[in-house]
Amino acid sequence: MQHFARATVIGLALGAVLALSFFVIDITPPRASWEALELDLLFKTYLAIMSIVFSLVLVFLVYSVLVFRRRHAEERGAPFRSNALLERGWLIVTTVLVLVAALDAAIVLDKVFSPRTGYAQPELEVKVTASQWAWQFEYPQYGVRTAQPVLEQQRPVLFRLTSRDVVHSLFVPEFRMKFDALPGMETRMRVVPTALGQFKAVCAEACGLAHTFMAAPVRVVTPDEFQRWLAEQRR
Ligand SMILES: [Cu+2]
Repeated sequence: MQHFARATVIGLALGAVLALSFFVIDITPPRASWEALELDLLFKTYLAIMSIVFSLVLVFLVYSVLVFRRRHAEERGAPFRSNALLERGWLIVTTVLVLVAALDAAIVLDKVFSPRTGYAQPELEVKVTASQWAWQFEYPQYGVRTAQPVLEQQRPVLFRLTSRDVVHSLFVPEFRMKFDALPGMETRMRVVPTALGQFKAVCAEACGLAHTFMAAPVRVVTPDEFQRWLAEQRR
């Protein structure tokens, strides 16, 4: 029991350090949307849970190898006995962890796919048509069509995706959101851009020969700049 307690304490301590480090050191790329915050937090929560399980398993393994090793050739180890309490306990703990992770993911998914509320401006609708191998963006509210979309900072965007041929997938890494564009139907993806700058929308579904080059520059600008851009596009 003393060994068990010792290994558990070391395992939990190592797990806690590892888990905390994922919150202190940012291992994900820059964030440029509200969704990125939510999804990165979910990702870090998963890493934290995995850190604790990983550390416990690793410490028990290394501890057993070191402490219970055979010290001389004639030594026979103690007989191996099962421990029902330990087995049931581990089963319950890991089941609870998996359920917590699943519930957390369900809550975050519901949040990022629901219409955004509490923003001054209505959703900016962007119809996205994918084809081999280009993206086409249309703004039905403004009668604008472009291959180089511009978005407004802090204004929720509703991407309405479809495809002319095969399955594509719209992905802006800094937004963390990715969704398939499918022929014959419309899928929806919501994003609230929070950071100004130029990003790259790529295709995240192998869609043929030039898949790698299927990208479009996405610019996030201030509301004033957005109005200017709209006026320019309409001319
Ligand atoms: Cu594609």
